[in-house]
Amino acid sequence: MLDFSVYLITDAALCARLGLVETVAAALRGGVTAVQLRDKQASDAELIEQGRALKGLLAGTRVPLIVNDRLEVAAAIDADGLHLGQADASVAEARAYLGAEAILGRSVQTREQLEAPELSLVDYLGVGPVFATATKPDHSAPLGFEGLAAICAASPVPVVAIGGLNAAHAASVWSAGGAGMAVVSAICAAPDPEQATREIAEAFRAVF
Ligand code: TZP
Ligand code: MG
Repeated sequence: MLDFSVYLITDAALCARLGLVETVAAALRGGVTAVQLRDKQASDAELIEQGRALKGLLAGTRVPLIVNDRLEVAAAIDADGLHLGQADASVAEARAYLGAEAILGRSVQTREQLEAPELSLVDYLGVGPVFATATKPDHSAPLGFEGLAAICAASPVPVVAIGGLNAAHAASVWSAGGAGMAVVSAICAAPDPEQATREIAEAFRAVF
């Protein structure tokens, strides 16, 4: 069973203080349950190098490494999965390319996007933003927990909530029907990413 409760998404700038690998290592010590390598600016070659380093770190743990957007990078490093935005590659193409075992995620911002037939091919949805967030300046209209709940109720697969979330929101995410939260700044920009991760993990443990 995949555990999406504490899903870290990396950001190059916000991870720069400790470095990407050390930030993820801290999150691992704190109890992160899934990691997504996301960097819109990096070249495929750079992402492959970073991805290999993270794969080494996560080897032997039960924490999957999921690559954002780049199908070829996910294939090159034999990542556990791929996360696709609405404007990225088609889920069918990714599934055909990466195989049945790959963990595939799709971003969904509206109830209407749930109608896409290809969502039968994904393992989870990333739904948000719940709140406005400076981490993704081009985000769509915030859903709030009511909007999140409406999408969770209609989703055929587990929903990971995203956007402006931290440990204080775990109970609300759970009540809305979410399987967990995907966070960037709550971990990467925290003074102590290990402790920040632990607080989210504990908050979910308290409500699960
Ligand atoms: N997609 C929707 S909001 C977001 C992404 C990648 C950024 C979330 O970052 P933060 O810092 O957890 O609000
Ligand atoms: Mg994308």
